[in-house]
Amino acid sequence: MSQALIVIDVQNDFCPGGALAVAGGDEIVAGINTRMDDAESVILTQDWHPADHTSFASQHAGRAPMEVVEAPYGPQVLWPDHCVQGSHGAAFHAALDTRRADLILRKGFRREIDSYSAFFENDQKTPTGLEGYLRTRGLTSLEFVGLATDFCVAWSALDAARLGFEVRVLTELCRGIDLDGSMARALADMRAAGVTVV
Ligand code: VGL
Ligand code: ZN
Repeated sequence: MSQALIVIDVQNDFCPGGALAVAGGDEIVAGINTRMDDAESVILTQDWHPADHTSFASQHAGRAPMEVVEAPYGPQVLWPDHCVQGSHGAAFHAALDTRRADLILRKGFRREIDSYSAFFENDQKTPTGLEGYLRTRGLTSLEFVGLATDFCVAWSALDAARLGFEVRVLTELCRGIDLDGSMARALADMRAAGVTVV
C-alpha cells in the first residue's frame, strides 16, 4: 500500500499574526517537516482565494466574520479576508519544507464557492482533481496533518474516507479553530466515518 502525507493549508494567514490565525498554528511546522522524512509522497494544499471571494464577510453588507449565511450549496461561515491569491498571507509558513512536495494543490480559487476539502468544493460535488491524482499514482493510504483540524483537515479526511482511502489524522500535527463546538464535532464525525484519529 502506497502512502501519502497530505499537509493541509500551513499558510501564514492560519498562523499567529495571520488574518485567520489558528492558535498554535506555527507549532506544528517542525513536526510536519520531520514527518515528511518517512512519507513516500508529500502533497501540500494551499487555500487560494480571489480578493472578492464570497466566503469573506467583507463581501456581505452588514455581516461580520464568523457569522453563518445560507449559500446556494448550504450554510457558509463568513471568514475574515484570508489567503488572497499572491499575498503574503497565502504563502506557506516560511519554515515549512516545501521541497519534498510532489504536488501543491490549490483550492478555493472560484469566487462563488468555498473549498474546505482537498477533494471537493463545498457543494460536495465539484472535484478538485486530487482523487484522480492519488488513484493514478496508486497512493491508497493517506495521512493528514495541518490547519485547521475542524475545517479543512476534517472535511478532507471525511471525503477521503468516503472515497475509500485508508485515512489517518495526526492530531498532534494539527491545530483547530473551534467555532461553536466544531472541534469535538469534527473529531466525532471523523471517528464515525472510520478515520483513524491519532
Ligand atoms: C480554512 C476556513 C476558511 C482551513 C480555510 O484551512 O481550515 N478554514 N478557509
Ligand atoms: Zn479559506
